[in-house]
Amino acid sequence: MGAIQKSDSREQAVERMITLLEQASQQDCTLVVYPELALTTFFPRWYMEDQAEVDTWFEQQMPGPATQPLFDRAKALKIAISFGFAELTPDGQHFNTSIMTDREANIVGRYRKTHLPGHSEFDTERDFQHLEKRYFLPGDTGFPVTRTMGGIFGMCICNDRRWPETYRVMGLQGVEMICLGYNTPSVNSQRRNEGPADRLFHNRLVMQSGAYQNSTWVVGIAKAGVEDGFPLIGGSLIVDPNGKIAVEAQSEEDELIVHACDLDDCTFGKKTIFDFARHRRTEHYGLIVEQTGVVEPAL
Ligand code: CDT
Repeated sequence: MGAIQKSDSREQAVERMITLLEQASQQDCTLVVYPELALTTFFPRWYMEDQAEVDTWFEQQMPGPATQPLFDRAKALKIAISFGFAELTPDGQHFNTSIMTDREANIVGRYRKTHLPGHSEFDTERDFQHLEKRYFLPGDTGFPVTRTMGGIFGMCICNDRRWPETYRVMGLQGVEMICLGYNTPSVNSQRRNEGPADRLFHNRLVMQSGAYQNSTWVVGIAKAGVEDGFPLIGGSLIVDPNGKIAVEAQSEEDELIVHACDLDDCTFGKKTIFDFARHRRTEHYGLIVEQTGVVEPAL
């Protein structure tokens, strides 16, 4: 999806999502994946102190009044959908969330972002803010997978894609397709010479390796273009279970990319080089869960 400006309404975003859905229907798609925070601008770039103002960016119902038309159209077209939004739960918790529906528009999967990047206070050292740690709690779902549409599907969100643990936890549940949305600034706010070429390189690197090492499809979908004056990378792509890019977006605007993903293509890798049951040596992996930061050996 192209940019969503701060002044754009949810209804406008949903209208654009429905247009993409109609195009997908023309091409016989059965699943459409949209980006992280697909209904609004990427609001964590704005510093806010008033919680009531913050809450205006969150959804208390899904579907709600603005999103019901998307669910209705998806159901009529028999297309499953996955998209991200800011979730405010009935007990007042704030999450960066993605859901997935089946082809009848029933929500069959819900994932809350685990690896929240950025910071929680205004940072004068950065060229722009990234306040996810201020506005969201770390997700409480873990990385569940869902059996639907004859396959095993999982989700993660943006920064999660940079962490091998994300893919492996789903790989250990036999995942065959990971749907993920992202909003990645085109320039590193803490290192100006890291621009779009580097950012797109990392984007491909992490999703291709995650797909290959777990023998799963990865569908990575950007919100792209200049949002509120701040550029976001595009580079939406679909990666096959061999780690190769099957198709990649060409623009930074609303654009449908389509690929026929055969979930059986996951079988070869899962039964050979990445047959986890035969080859993993968990007795040597303890540090991964026992320790968060780096502990260097004594000098
Ligand atoms: N949305 C999101 O997670 N973006 C991050 C940028 C991190 S820069 C603080 C990403 O990993 O792309």
